[in-house]
Amino acid sequence: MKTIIPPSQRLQQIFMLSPLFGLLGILVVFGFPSVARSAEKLPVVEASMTYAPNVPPPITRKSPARVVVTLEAKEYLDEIAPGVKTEVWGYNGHVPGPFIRVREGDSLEVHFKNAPKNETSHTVDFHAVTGPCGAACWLLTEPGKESAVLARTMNPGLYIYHCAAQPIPVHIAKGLYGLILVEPKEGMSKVDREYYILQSEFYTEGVPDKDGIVAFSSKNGMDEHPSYVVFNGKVGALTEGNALKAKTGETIRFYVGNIGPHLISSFHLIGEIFDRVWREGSLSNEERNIQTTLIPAGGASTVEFKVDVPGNFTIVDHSIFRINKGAVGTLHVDGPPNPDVYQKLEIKEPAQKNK
Ligand SMILES: [Cu+2]
Repeated sequence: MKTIIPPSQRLQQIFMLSPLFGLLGILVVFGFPSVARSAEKLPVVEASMTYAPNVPPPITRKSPARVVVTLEAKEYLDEIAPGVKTEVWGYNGHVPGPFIRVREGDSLEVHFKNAPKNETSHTVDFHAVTGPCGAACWLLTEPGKESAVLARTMNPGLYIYHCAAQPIPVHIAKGLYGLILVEPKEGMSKVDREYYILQSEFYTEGVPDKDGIVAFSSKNGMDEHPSYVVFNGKVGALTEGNALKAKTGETIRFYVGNIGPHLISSFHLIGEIFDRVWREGSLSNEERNIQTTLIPAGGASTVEFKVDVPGNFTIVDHSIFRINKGAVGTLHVDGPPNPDVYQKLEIKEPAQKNK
């Protein structure tokens, strides 16, 4: 049965709803709130980006900006160990991709291009972005095309970004990953040097005895049997001439990511203790005096330490057989000896007795 509402009550209902109409009117006239609208008023700046092991300088801005990040996926042949090449996929032609540095509250304007010569679609999933797919669904892009997203960085931290096009494991395993640092509003404490280290695995059809090109192996990926475990995209990226450098008395900060795709990293620096560690990408809860920090696949850790003694310090994943697969690097520290902290004691040979 239809209810008949008397005119007086109808008027009452309209008055009750009027604040809602008013709000709707304001939204129609002035627009609905959105990231785009609030970002319109922000100054536009190019993102500060560097390639491993370098880290962009600290952000000096004290207010948010609209930060433009341009990434391009490329498919190409590259060396992953001395003399050994395989097809890799990298952001901006690098594995790992660039280190991106932004500030909490910034609006991230990401332009993602997929190089015209590529054979497959690619995208970017930002762990730093709040929203379904971490932007990957909107950034899924065919070769030769470009997509864009605007997202506000809500949480400070050190975050992985990676491709999430199908099949996701292959797109990650081939090299499409990197780190983005969202500095807290108050900024990071000052240190003398910062470095970018990203651990990853390559799954190939075995490990060639001599120089050559080796194919990707889905089976080894499925079996979780990496052929190589590396820092910064290749065996030797942080050794010998590529060793990281520091001077005694300096405080060093490593931003360390681990993309996996499978392994959890037991990140360790032989001969040093991490004075401060921010686990799992968080920059909120600092822990002190850590020997080895566990970094999950798809996670990150920020470690800081003062170097007191000169010499070579070895960077490892302390699941130690992995040094034979490439997970090893060097921090070379220059400076005068510091016997107060570290010295070798000579053992006097006992005098020889006459027979
Ligand atoms: Cu991809």
